[in-house]
This record gives sequence, C-alpha cells and structure tokens, in this order.
Amino acid sequence: MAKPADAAPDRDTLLEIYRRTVLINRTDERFRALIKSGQLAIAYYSPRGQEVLSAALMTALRPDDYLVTTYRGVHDQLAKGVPVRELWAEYAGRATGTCKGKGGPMHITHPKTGVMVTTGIVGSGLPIANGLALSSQVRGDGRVTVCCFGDGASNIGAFHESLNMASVWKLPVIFVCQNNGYAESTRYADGTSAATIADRGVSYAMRAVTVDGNDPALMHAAAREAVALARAGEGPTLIEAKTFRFMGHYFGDPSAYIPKAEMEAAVAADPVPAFRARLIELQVSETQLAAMEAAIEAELEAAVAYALESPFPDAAEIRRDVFKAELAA
Ligand SMILES: Cc1ncc(C[n+]2csc(CCOP(=O)(O)OP(=O)(O)O)c2C)c(N)n1
Ligand SMILES: [Mg+2]
Repeated sequence: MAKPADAAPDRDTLLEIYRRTVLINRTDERFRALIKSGQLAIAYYSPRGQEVLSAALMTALRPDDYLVTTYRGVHDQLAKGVPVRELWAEYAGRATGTCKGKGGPMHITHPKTGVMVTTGIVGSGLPIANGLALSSQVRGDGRVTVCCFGDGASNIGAFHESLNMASVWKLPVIFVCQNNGYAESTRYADGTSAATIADRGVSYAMRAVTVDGNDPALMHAAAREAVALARAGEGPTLIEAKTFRFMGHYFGDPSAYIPKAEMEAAVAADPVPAFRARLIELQVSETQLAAMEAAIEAELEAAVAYALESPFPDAAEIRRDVFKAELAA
C-alpha cells in the first residue's frame, strides 16, 4: 500500500492552491458580468462556491494527468491549467479558442493540459474516464485520470457501471463527486437514496471517502492519497467532496428552491475569503496576496480582451475536424 499523504500541504502548495482559487473566482465573476451586460451570449453554469475544491484537487495532479469534467467545469479546467486566453476564446466561441470556437462552453477540450472531455450529458463522463485510465494502464505511462461530476450524476446508471468496471480492472481513475447538495432544483435527499455518495463505493469494493471539499488542506490531502494509490496500481478511489453552489443551477436561476437559511449559512462560510483569512493567519503577508490577486486580474483582463477581439470561426470550418477526410486535408 502507498503511504497515506500527510494532512497539511506545505506553504508553497497552499499558495498555489490559493492562486488557482483566485483565478477561478475572478474568471467566474467576469463571465457573469459579461453575460449580464450582454457582451457574451452563452449558457453558463457558475462554479461559485466550488473554487477551493477544484484548486486543491488539481494541485495534487501532474500536468499530463487526464481530466474529464462537466458543463459546470470552468473551475476544473482552469485549475488543471488550460491557458486562460484560449479558455476565454473558446467560451466566447472564437476561432482562437481551445477547440477553434467549435466546442463552446460545454465542450472544452485541451489535451496539452490533460483536459480530455467536458460534457453536458450527466453521468456520461465516467465511462470515458475509465477508457482513458485503461489506456494509461495498458501503456504503463503512469498517468492518473480524474473524473469530476455532481451528486445528481451518481443516480445515473453509467456511474454504477463505471465504478464496478474500474474496481474490477483496478483502473488508475479517481471519481470526484462534487456534492453541492442539488441536482438542478432537486435537493440531495429528494433524489438520492444513499446517506452519502461515498456509501455507494462499498457496493463496488472501492475505496471511498467523504471530505470537506471547501477545506483546501483536507481536499488536497484526500486527492494526494488517491493519486498515490492510483499511480501505485492500487486502483480507483471515489472522493465525495462536500461543497455548495451559490449561483443556482444556471446563470439567471433565482434559486427559489434553496431555503433562505441554507443559502445564508453557505455564504457565511464562503470558502474563498475563509481561505484568504487562513493564509493571513499563517503569516502570509497582505502585500503578497494582493500582488498575486492583481497579477491574476491583469492576466484575466488581457484574456477577456483577446477573446472578444478574436474572430468567430469561418463558415468553411464547419466540416473540418468532423470527418476523417477533412482531418487529413
Ligand atoms: C442524461 C442527462 N439527464 C438530464 C440532464 C439535465 N440536467 C442537466 S444538469 C442536471 C443536474 C445535475 O446535477 P449534479 O450532477 O448534481 O451536478 P451540478 O449541476 O450540481 O454540478 C440535469 C438533470 C442532462 N443534461 N443529461
Ligand atoms: Mg449537484
């Protein structure tokens, strides 16, 4: 068995997790502002509230490890390292985007940083993640595949089939359920029979843990341990990371189905300012944090300008990258 990870990440790792957290947080803020002002017309599913989870998780990975994520995936994509400019250009449907503007927000792919699939079909990422992990097992390349999905996705048949198969074949895959308590407007307990998502791992003889996804140290430790096991050939882990989404299911969702007290409690425990306060307690200086935040905001401004100034794809592109003949041409 691989050695369990130490609980606390070192200071540099914590700072890197914070950097990714801020990048996600500010990007999300900009997306919502641009959509609201009419400068961007896209379907958008905000990960506000889930930033720390993703930043802590991806910091435990190698750049060449694979990621499969969902429509609510901008936090995962940024934390995994997709270049900010190309990411923005793709969300805006421009020819300079990661998929030449032909994927859009629901289909971000960037193999150079391991982002292999983003899908809007709930639960469909898990079997694909198994396929990626199987390819690594066969090639012996030591890569690990992380598959992110929501609590609602754990009620889809493909989730159960995939956990079973991954366990039987001891695949180097980590299933990360970002449990934000809701699937569209359905509360967890109204649609999910198991007390915890981790309980579902038991049926498949899979190592499964529940962790506070909003705690950078705990989330990072859980991810590191799962990565070490997967790389050592010890098979898959199911991580249930508890979190909350502040902005409803889709951009513009009034979230009337979330009780006011529940929302207020979540906002009071907002993981982003809590993380910043923790760094200050650890004697990281205000100046250092402010400089980091300013650098991210400058990079972001440049990326937004780059995306909005980039052209839309040419109509002649429509068939390219679809059929083999066009690929070869
Ligand atoms: C197979 C399938 N069924 C239904 C939908 C409609 N749908 C889109 S998102 C969603 C809720 C998913 O909730 P969860 O897995 O908890 O993810 P979250 O949105 O909370 O991140 C549903 C039912 C879909 N896209 N695909
Ligand atoms: Mg959910």
